[in-house]
Amino acid sequence: MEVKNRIILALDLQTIVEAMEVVRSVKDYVDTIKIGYPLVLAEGLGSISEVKKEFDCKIIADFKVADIPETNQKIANLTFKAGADAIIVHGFVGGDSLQACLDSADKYEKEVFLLTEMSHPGAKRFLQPAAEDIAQMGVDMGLKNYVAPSTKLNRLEKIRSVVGDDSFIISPGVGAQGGDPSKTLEFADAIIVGRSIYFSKDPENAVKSIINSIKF
Ligand code: NUP
Repeated sequence: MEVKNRIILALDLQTIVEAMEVVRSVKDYVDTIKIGYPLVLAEGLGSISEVKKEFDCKIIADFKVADIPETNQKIANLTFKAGADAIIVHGFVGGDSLQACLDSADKYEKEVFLLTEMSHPGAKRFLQPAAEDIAQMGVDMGLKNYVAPSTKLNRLEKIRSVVGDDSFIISPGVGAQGGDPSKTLEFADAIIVGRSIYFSKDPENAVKSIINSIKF
């Protein structure tokens, strides 16, 4: 997936009006938007197509899909039908559950991102010990897209070494969670940024200063 300026906006607002306002102010710099439960549960699945239609951007649905294969497939089908270009899927549920999402993505000609380790402190206990194995499962199943944390650069580097340089890693945790944009981009292909942009008084300026900080 091509990501303009290597920045993905996490649009975790809870009204479509506020969400549209933020996207409008950064649209010249950002062409890939991650929409997750906060916006979809507040405003409906239709908010994916609304944002996509208005701004002609790519949408990654962050649904962290983690169910049995049959349910995963239903979730992925509905998400792609709603207009998402990609879906984020958990790996800890196993290969059959991941395969169900890959089958759906094949059918709709869309993409799957496999979540390996997460960015928050609590991920250390259960996800961290499994993260490299999850990433390896993705490699074995032919996956190209991964999510790995910017808040733990040594872990991000490790996951890059498992998935290889040809894979595409997007990395959340930049800004509000403490991750550094340019250090993260030494190992990741794109950063995911939410609050540091949408809570800023001037979201356009916030994006511009991130872009300036990653130009080296
Ligand atoms: O490990 C993860 N960490 C994380 O923060 C996986 C995620 N998908 N996210 C998401 O990235 C999180 O749900 C939020 O949408 C975004 C980070 O937002 P912020 O911390 O920049 O506001």
